[in-house]
Amino acid sequence: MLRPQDTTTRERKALDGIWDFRLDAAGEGRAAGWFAAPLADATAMPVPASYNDVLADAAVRDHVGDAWYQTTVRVPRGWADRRVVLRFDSATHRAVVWVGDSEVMSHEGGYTPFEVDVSSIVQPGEEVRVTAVVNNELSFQTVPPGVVEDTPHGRRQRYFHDFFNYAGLHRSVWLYATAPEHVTDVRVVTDIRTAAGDVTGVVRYDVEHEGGASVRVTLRDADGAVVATGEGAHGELEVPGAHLWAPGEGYLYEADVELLDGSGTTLDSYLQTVGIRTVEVRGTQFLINGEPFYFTGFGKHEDSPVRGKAHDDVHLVNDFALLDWIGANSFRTSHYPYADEVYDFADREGVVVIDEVAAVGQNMGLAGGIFGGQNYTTFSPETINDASREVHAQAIRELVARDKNHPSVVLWSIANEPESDTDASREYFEPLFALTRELDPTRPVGFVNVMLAPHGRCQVSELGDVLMLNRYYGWYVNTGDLVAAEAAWRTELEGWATEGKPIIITEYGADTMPGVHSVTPVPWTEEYQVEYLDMNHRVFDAVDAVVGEHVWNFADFATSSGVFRVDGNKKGAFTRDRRPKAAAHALRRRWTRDR
Ligand code: GCB
Repeated sequence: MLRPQDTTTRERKALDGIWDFRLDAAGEGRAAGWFAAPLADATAMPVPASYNDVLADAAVRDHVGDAWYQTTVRVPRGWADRRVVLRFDSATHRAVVWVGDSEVMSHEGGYTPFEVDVSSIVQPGEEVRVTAVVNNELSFQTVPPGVVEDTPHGRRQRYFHDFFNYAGLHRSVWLYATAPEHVTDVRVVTDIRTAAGDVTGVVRYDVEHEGGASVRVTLRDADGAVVATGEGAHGELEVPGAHLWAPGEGYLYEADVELLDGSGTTLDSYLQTVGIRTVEVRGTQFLINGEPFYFTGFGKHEDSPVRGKAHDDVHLVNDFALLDWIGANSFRTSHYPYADEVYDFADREGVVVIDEVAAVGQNMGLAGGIFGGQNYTTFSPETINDASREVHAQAIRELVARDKNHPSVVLWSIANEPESDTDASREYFEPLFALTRELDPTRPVGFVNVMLAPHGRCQVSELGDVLMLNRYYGWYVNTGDLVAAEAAWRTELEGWATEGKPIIITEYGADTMPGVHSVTPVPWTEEYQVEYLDMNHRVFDAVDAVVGEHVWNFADFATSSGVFRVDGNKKGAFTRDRRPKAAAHALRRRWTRDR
């Protein structure tokens, strides 16, 4: 799905700001037609934001069910005869949208965009009412899964993942205009040809469009100079002496994709950034532009005080500055697709991204152990079933459709720590791997393995191109005993290394209360976090197949309440307000030693 843009033929208008907001715990608003009039008894709610922490009210923070958002927007006068589109960059976890009294669209899944052509129901120059009912309930048929329990005290949401179930309109909402004849999709795939020491960049493109007679593609370099042009909806451009996109060097070309009428007049122009690079798994190596790449960085979260999971440019730029400061070259979008702006910034900063779908918590063994689960079977007709898999498949389709052109994205992660040691899990995942490869044959695919399915027991890992392992030796097991942890970890990792695939350690970490100190290795202290990381690094450095280390987590983050967490998960190298713990300085020493 293309992004709203301002180009010579396109215009956009953000609907961000203060909206009217009302909880609907009883779920009466849909039948009562709350969309059909100004929202009664509304409070003010900023968009983008998670609604949970904005108001000082437990009913808002712990709300389960529908929440209504409403605003009015004046459609720009100049948009007569234009195709006008209403787009939500996300609504967590699902939404139904009305314009005036008309229902215009609905969408399932909290982390990908959705849009609809509203040209026939809006009038340029007139004001319209936009209403969205956003629902945050998780069930076994959602991604991620959860269970809503009816208790004598009201409905309660249980879920099997370790971050707070923030909800609402986390990203921008747009009205945008294009010509009726317009480009509907662009896909670019890049390659590199080297002959006699000369590098030629290859940019293959496919353009889909509605109406128009022909397509012209003009590729410009970062200085605006035209380096190649193409005619037709499909083609291949060559860029002699191409400046490659590479980790640490986010060099971007820009393709102006134009739709022309029969006389050669431009009807539509869409600008697509292009980073020329290749990604390949060869043996136990992960290659970017043919060079072995070693991932340093973190699993992150979209998480900050008050805003919750809202996208925020201040945090975006600050987080990337901290990634650079600490020497991180990459991160994983644990555990869901992040805002579009994050990938754009990663593209231009040359930061490598492992892009993850929101399939987290599909593991009742883990749910029982850590989150106090209720003896559910993970994969069964009553729990995660064929219908769930179709929702999961659709989430993968939307992820690939949205992010396929980002050079920063080098690897798809189709689940985090699902059950993976049973026949049922293998059956569940096999078609999802096939689907991801069919959608994008150009990037490796993997999933993130949990310690409950160690080497020798996992039935899903062999389906992936890379092995991604989350391990907590020295934290959840061998707690406080780094000697025993090191031995056990090394034994397991050496086992995985026999698989002949590159291994990325996608999580290792220790909860740490900033300011707590000890001269001996005591969990929760800053010194323990440093020693814990050092121990892990000794293990990784001894195993050649390890091609990456992502510490869990970049920063402390909010979780649901429970006896395992003190004001959230404290495994951050940075606190939630982005101050470094001692571990951040230690990581910086390791990750910047070659600079
Ligand atoms: C994990 C999960 C992550 C948790 C982390 C922890 O394995 O993937 O979502 O936050 O462990 O700290 O327990």
